[in-house]
Amino acid sequence: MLFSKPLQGLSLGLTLATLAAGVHGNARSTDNLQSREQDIVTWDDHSLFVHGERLMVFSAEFHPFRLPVPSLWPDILQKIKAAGYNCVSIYIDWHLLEAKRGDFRADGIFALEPFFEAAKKAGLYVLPRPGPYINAEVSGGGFPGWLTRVPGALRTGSEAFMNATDHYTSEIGKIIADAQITNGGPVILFQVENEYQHALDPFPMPEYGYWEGVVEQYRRSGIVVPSINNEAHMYGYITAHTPASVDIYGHDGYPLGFDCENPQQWPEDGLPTDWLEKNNRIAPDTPYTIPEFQGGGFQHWGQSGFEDCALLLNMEFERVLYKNNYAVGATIFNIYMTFGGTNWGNLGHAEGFTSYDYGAQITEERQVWREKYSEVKLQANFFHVSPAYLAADRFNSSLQYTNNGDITVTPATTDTTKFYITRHTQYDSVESVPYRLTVKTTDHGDIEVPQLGGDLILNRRDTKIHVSDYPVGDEHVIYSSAEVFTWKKYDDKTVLVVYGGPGEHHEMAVENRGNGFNVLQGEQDVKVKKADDGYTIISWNISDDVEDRKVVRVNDNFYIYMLNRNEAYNFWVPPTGAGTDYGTSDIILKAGYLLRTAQRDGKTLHLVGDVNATTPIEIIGGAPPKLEKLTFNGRPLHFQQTNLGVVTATVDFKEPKIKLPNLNKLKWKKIDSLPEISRKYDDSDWVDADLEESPNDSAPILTPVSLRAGDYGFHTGSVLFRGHFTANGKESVLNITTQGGQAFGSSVWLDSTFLGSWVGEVEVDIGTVVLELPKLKKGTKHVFTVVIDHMGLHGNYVIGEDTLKIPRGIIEYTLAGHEDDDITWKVQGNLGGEDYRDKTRGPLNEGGMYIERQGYHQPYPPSRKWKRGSPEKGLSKPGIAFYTTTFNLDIPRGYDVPLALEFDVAPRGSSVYRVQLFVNGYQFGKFVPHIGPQSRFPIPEGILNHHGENTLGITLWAMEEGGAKLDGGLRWDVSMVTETGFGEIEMAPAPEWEPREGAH
Ligand code: IPT
Repeated sequence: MLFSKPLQGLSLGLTLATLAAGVHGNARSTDNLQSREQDIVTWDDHSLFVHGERLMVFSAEFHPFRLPVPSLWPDILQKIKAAGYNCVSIYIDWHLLEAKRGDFRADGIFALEPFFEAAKKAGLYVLPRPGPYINAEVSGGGFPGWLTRVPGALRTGSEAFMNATDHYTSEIGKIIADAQITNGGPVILFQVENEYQHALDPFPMPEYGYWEGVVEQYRRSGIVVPSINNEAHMYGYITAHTPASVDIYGHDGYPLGFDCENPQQWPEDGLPTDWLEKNNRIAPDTPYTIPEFQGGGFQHWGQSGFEDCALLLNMEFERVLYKNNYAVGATIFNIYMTFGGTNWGNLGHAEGFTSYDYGAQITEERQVWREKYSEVKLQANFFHVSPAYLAADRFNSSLQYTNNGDITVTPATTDTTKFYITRHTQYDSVESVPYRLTVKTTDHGDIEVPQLGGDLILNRRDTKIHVSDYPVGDEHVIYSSAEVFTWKKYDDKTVLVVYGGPGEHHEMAVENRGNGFNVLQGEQDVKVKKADDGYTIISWNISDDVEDRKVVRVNDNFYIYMLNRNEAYNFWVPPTGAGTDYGTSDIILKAGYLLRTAQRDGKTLHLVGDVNATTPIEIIGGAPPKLEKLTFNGRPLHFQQTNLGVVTATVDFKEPKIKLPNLNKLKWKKIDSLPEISRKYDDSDWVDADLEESPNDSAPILTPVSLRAGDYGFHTGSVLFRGHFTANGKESVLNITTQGGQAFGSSVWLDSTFLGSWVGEVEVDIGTVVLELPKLKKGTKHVFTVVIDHMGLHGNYVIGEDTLKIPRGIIEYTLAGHEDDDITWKVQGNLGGEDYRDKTRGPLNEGGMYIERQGYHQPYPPSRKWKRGSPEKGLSKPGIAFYTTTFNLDIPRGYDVPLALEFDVAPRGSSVYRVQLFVNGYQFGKFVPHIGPQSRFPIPEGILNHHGENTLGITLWAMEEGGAKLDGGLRWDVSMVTETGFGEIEMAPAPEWEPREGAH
């Protein structure tokens, strides 16, 4: 069992490895708690400490397995770091690592060590969340398919389940243990299980034995950093004080839900208002921890798509809902997702389609143009320079701080610094509300702000963090209504950057330490006045002009930049890129689209970033005095430097010429992918479907033998059944129920004759068709061929419901005029089943279609003798065809050119067929036009070779009489092009086709 015990008499080595300007373990450090066997990561009721320094864990969720190009992981990590995060949280998907029981493989694109290294290099701590159960909208919620055959309820302490998890937890545990901060790695925390909270009678919730067992498994493998949990609702089932415990209690929150279809509408009562009170009750002595807070939304087949989620969960949502979490004192805070990525290769759950963009801050195509990315950058940077936040006490929200009941303020206070988190009383208000704020100050008593006339204004769906008694190096800000982006103290000056939205009025007061003031920019809109007790008051309006900025100098060398928020978006506090540094640098600059790193080297400054337009650079702090050389992505820039050290320059951007082959005009080859319906086809090597009882104990089978694909080891892509019988001449109608997960489809043939399809419906998992047979002659032999689209396994959210075990396959059938049990069945899925063939692309990438079993979706299939034929021409009758072609790309180097393959078909339209897209052997698209919504499939560089030859493969499954074709074919869609300093991208390994033994 796990106990947290008080830390005694430890000398805490203070290192640089924490948040810049972090407060050293102050008053509370002697009460720190530590988990056993290490004293590097400790905590108290307010925050975590690393090496004795308080740390705001501001974390981004990113699933490396959703971007199968390891050389791109650093790109995402740099973008996360550039936004000001200091931590990245990863789920680990058991299904991908132990698809065959006992055979744990975490190598190649699935290896975690390179990820941990990349995170450390980027200056990000890591929070691994290995499950065993993760949910995450992945197939089975991360549970491998073979768990469907493990008896009894899953996620319980049963011997069968615990034995099943042993190998995975010990193997993954060792990998995580090696990457812990205690061993020099980036891992500072780890999460046990996930949302372990719902159980059906008679299963206990919580089952302490189970919890203890999982914790023990991880501890046994050497994990010593503090453990956290993630409750979906704040029931407090597992806390630091329950019989089976966790070091730090945490809960998640998705307050705006997932109805992205009406993105303007926020749910009534969407604002959590009881969290502080609940957390005080449940977890009074651990830091307020939110291991998952909504960063976007998931989408199901047939829903409206991720751009709508990006609108619902936009920058306004971040302002109101994230700041509400800061109001309750969240200091371990992870946003799910910051980069969603792709459900390539069937890794998604039954409900989801290929994209997992999530409407997140970083788009599926790795771009950072969504305003929500910029907004979170403003928030994250604030915490880097506001250590008092971590020590502040929390209070309930109240109306007493303002003169307007439409405005609610939640204070967070230390003995000195105070924060006033100020929101609309009706949280989703779209009004612009004027108010005055009363702040408390140590030396000047209560002050009603603004003092120089006018009102503060809270515009639609916004929340502000106002401050008082806020230290800025040696300067003292008595109060500021404008929000702080960052500040730095240099040898010769102190720079503070604050911002406000267009149309707002702001006021700040600064203690006097030196001489006078000047308004250096924007004089006409700034009022500066000495207060009666001597301090300086600055008041200003913010216009709609993006470039609107005021700069005021006070106290000789204190420079205050007052920016329009849209201008603040262009500012960065980049890491230096010089080795591991979990904090930020002291460089503040304006640099447009993306600034990755800024490295000083004597009198030279090297900037690395991405631009999408000709971009002005302005370094307002941190450039070497007497700068001699400035480079951007290695190119020297002309620059000017003022005597205050400010550097200005311009990075030119030229849109490159991008030539892309016309996909419809390529030479396509075609092969039939349903040879099973030909008379000659021999399935004697297929697996016999002959189990009279199902090893899946969820429910008794309704068929004479089990026709559940999972019982025979097939869990992904598509599955095929063949039923052989000898006719008696009386057969008339086949009534058949298949099940494949949401929006699935199935088709049935008798010999070579198409009988019919279940084409699929939104939100429908299971379908019955009644199919008329042609007249059969007595004594003749026949075979049904049934193809079923496998959409992934259900998650296993509720213990005892065991939804993982909902089978895929033929659930029920009757053949009128014939004994049902007089049919002999064979089954086939991906070649090898759990003993899958393509160890490089993993266990889920290929399904059971003929060409997949043969590996023809891989580069350079043996197509020389195949016929010409393109998917645009398609099939004239029901069936499955495979089309393949090769093409070269020669994309200019030094640019990030995100390419997507787009079908020219109205989503959710009337065409009925199913398509899989393979790029160099990786399945990067499952397209179901009549269900939708996705018809555009981004293919990351590294899967696509931007500088060489590529193989494209398409399976086209025509489900209806008349066949199917890709009307309009397939075309490229190019997103925003940037010049990038990221560097070369290494291709993911893409083994070529080789003859496969046993493929038939
Ligand atoms: C929460 C899960 O923990 C996470 O894995 C993911 O599924 C997320 O939801 C939604 O994307 S579950 C919460 C919505 C109850």
